[in-house]
Amino acid sequence: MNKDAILFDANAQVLVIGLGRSGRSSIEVLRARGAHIVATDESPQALAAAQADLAQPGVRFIAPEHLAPVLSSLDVAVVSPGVPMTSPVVRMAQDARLPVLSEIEVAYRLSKAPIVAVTGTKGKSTTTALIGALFRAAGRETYVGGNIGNPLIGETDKAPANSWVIAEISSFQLESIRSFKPKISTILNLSPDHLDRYYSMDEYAEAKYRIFANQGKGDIFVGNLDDELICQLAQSEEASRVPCPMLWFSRHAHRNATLYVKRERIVWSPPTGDPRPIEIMPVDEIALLGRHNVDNVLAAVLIGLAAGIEPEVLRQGVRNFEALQHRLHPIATLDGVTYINDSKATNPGAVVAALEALDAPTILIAGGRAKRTEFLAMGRAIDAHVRCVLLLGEASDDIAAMVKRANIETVASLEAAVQRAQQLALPGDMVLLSPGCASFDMFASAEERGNQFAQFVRALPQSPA
Ligand code: UMA
Ligand code: ADP
Repeated sequence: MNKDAILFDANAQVLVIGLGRSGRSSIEVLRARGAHIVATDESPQALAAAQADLAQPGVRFIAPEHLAPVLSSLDVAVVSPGVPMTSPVVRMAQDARLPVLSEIEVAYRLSKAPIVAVTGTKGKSTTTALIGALFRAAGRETYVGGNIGNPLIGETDKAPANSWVIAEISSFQLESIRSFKPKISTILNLSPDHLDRYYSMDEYAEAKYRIFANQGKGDIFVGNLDDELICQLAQSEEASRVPCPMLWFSRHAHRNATLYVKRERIVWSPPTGDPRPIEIMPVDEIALLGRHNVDNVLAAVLIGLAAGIEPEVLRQGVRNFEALQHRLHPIATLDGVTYINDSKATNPGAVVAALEALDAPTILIAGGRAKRTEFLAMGRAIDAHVRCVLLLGEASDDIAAMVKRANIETVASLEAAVQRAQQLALPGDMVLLSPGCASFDMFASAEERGNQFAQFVRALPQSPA
């Protein structure tokens, strides 16, 4: 067990801030360990709903405005990722001298099992799920959680010492770690995102770099040599700010890469022992669309190799792995037109990757709530790959301003967008939902947006055969 675990044993007095998935799971796990909980949320509705669902001895639900008198009796605060460090309730906890820890820090302290931690702007869920599938294919007992949806604390709590925890970690979660120390970490890529929470791209990147901050000698960092920011970490171990051994992957036969693509084959040059390259698999065996998914596969395979999994097991595992829902996920083909749900493309970089991945004329449905990202590169990709873009939501005008050649139409709803896309599409076209924005202006989540898209597609009339 990690050395600070004692903090969360019986009689610890814990403030849980934010009562969504992360906070609710923290309450369940810490309460079962005997801790006493004060639970709070800045939304009165969320507080009431959590109280209705989770009321039990040892848990008190207190609105932020009534917290002050109890803070001095508490030991520590556990904060949900959606609650920024600047929020008034976090400030109150800090003023009361409570350490404010993210749920993943607590998950780490409770963990007996080694953790593989995956971050990056895009590709985290796909890569995390793939690593989980590869470890399972190798017969390892494996627990997958974190930003992917099921909170990490619920997974590390049940994972025995001889198992592995595969964790998707967001920049939000990394902001308030202290000792979080994965056995293997990776940063897949960095492109502008969440600039409504971070002051600058630098500040966002620094949050991501915290993933390796506590790593040391026996740990490994896996990096993407093709990413223009991350490759700057690829210096000698003494010169790099990464405090542990590093392994690099690349889509090119780069001399500093341990795993790379050469003549459309994934090749491994083992860093120790017999240096002769070993072919892992042809790229065309990957069942996922797009070159960006080659990056995700390279990261997952290199992590598998670093954990000692046999190349043939990795090859089979990759071959069997299919796209997760809402990530370039084909929904249906109607009258020769394929409809693809990429609702999880929530920043402009993901839309560029999606458009480059699809080798067909495209009708794109995009827009939503922007995160202070700019749309220049997305506009260029639209001009290069899209016949018509159907825009909806708050960011419509900002995206339209960056599109110079492709046709643009604005639509009032996702349903209208799907129906209009059917009218515009010709046989052989793809209709792609890839918003480049968050969903919260019109939907509860990106998943809800993707599910509605699938539902509207299934309701489309088909021409008689
Ligand atoms: N709240 C406050 N004050 C605030 C903000 C929120 O009290 O200033 C309250 C809200 O009223 C709400 C609760 O906090 O009741 C919500 O907490 P949350 O936003 O942290 O959401 P959870 O349901 O706990 O989900 C979180 C992650 N959410 C975010 O990071 C925003 C989920 O990632 C994650 O899957 C889940 O924990 C389990 O680990 C989602 C996400 O959008 C998918 N992540 C971002 C992304 O992928 O881009 C980082
Ligand atoms: P995340 O969990 O980081 O949001 P996902 O695996 O859920 O990433 O993928 C979300 C969307 O991001 C995908 O549908 C695809 O459009 C895009 N994407 C996935 N992997 C990459 C990558 N390596 N580089 C750029 N974009 C990617």
